[in-house]
Amino acid sequence: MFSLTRLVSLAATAAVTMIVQIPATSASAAPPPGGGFSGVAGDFNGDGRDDIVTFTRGPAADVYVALSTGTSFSGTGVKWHDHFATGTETPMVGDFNGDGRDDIATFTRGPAADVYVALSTGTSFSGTGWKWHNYFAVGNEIPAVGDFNGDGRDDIATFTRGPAADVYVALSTGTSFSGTGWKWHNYFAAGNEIPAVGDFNGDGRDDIATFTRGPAADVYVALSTGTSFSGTGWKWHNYFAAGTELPSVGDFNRDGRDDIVTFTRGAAADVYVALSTGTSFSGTGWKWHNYFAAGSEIPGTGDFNGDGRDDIVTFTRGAAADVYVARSTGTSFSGTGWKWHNYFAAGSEIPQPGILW
Ligand SMILES: [Ca+2]
Ligand SMILES: [Ca+2]
Ligand SMILES: [Ca+2]
Ligand SMILES: [Ca+2]
Repeated sequence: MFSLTRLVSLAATAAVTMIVQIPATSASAAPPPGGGFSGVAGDFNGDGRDDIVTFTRGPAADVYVALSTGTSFSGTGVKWHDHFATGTETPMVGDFNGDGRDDIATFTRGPAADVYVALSTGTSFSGTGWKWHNYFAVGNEIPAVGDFNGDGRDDIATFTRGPAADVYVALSTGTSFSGTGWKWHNYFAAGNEIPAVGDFNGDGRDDIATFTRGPAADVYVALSTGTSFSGTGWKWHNYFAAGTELPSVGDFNRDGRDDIVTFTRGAAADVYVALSTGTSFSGTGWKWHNYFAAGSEIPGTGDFNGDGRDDIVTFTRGAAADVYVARSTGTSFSGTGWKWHNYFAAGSEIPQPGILW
């Protein structure tokens, strides 16, 4: 039984911690300059249930993890790394050495464009200053993570967007990311479109999608061949994630093909899903939850109870720093106000999984 005394003591600890953490992160508000990014969930201890991580960034650059028990996220102030993703770097999650435990990467972007990785030991992230690539995701490019060649190790991609709309990939060797200037697509995610990664046809290789949002709200996909992304202008949905909604990806019905989700946030806080058929996303206006990720909360996706169906999570951040989960039933997300953690990702920290645009 979770005692009231423990709850009070946790809250007291949280209040003290908050005072220390907010000044340290106030200079690094999300989203990063030049856009944002869409993160994916990580299973950091390899037990089949996705966990949550938060990056304080700024000068402290601490990394905290709370592991999923299947019904909650456990642990407050459990530090897995004490110097990773400083300043306004872009932190992401993936299993870069293919050992079944998800690791962390950080992209400095800007002119240096370095990429660092710290590997999960199951109880911490190991390695400081281990550079896996020395020129990737330059300037304000949008980095992403996925297993694009299907070898079990997560790779990195970067989207230049704008008028060029190039997409580059560097493949993981298990100890570095290999390849500079290897263009996998020469026109995808133009302008300010929102790119995302997922295995949309279920062949074991991660593909790319882009959401135009705005009034058109088109969704395009290009499939991985293992050495490039194939297809230009292949529209998989003609009305999904309109306006400034936040789209993301997950396999919500457990058929092995990644589907798409969109969060309206604000006062409505609706959540819509369209399922992959392998050649398109099916369903318009199919509401899977009618109140989740309200206001400016940070939503994300992941399989938090390990049943093979991706669920949704939302981080309130700020002073409350609550974390809620609604689980996929295969046809909807179930649960309102089910709090899985009562103090995680405070202030303007960057939680993952999180969609930060
Ligand atoms: Ca786990
Ligand atoms: Ca790993
Ligand atoms: Ca694929
Ligand atoms: Ca699916």
